[in-house]
Amino acid sequence: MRKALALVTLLLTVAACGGGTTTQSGPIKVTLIQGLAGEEFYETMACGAKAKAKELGVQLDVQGPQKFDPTLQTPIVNSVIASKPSAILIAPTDVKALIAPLTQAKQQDIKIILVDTVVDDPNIGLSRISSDNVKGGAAAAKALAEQIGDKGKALVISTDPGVSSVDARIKGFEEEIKANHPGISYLGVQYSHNDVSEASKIVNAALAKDPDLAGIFATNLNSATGAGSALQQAGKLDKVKMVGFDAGPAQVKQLQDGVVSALIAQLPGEIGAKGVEQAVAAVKGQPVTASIPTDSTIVTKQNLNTPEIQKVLYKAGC
Ligand code: T6T
Repeated sequence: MRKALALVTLLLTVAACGGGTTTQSGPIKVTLIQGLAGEEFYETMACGAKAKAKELGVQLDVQGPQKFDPTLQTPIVNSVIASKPSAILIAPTDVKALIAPLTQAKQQDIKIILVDTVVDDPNIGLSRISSDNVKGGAAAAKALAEQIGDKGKALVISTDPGVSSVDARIKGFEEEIKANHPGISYLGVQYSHNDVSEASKIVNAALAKDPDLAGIFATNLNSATGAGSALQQAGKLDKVKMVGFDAGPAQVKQLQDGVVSALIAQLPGEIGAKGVEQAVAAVKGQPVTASIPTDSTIVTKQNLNTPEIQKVLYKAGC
């Protein structure tokens, strides 16, 4: 009986410690695989990850595809696996397509930490670190409803179906509209493939079809940038209100210019830093935290210049 108890205790400890007892000698090498190279959300995430890697004395490499596209992200994962890092932090660009390459990584005993987005396999990702996107989507719905006086047609512009973060934002938005805003006529979601000019085209077509469009929720940075510039060029800023997720320099400019009414700023730097912390713990065989929520904040013209808000705006580099 005592032996059985000791075995159970041992198994529980192993389960809590990064999925295995392996520890490693030599430098800890971590690679961050972004969803899109050069984009401010992921660059800010990389800045947080770099600072934490420096603090903890681990090597960090950052890579990412030129487009937000799982067919471009997958070969990067494959080549990173071949370089044998101790851990990968990744923002998967699709809930299904990245399962196979990440399973390969797991089989090579590379510790995987999911940052910002997840895959549909709960066995992948020792730790998952992200904003509460359902809550953020609901906050966006409330902010947009307030802007349009709780009535009129509202459209959502997202990236692609199958991206966990933005899908959750849509869910939160739709639930809030359905539950509490009966005066809003919801036009559904259109997908920009995370491309600024596609988002602009969607808005132009939507304005042609529904000239009485009242509001837009853009679920991420590029969708918001494109949607906002289309509204501005169409001279519709007084008629169509917009709320956008993310707070890169272009979104902040749009807020200052009255193109967008509110932004929902995430904490990508913190996501990156916590990701590195979790990766290092996993590699050392120390306990990891399965799920780490990070905050998001509503940014408006009124609070933009406060020190708390200035701190959460995204950076193009560090
Ligand atoms: O909104 C972020 C991120 O959270 C999302 O998963 C994809 O788009 C962004 O990177 C912004 O472009």
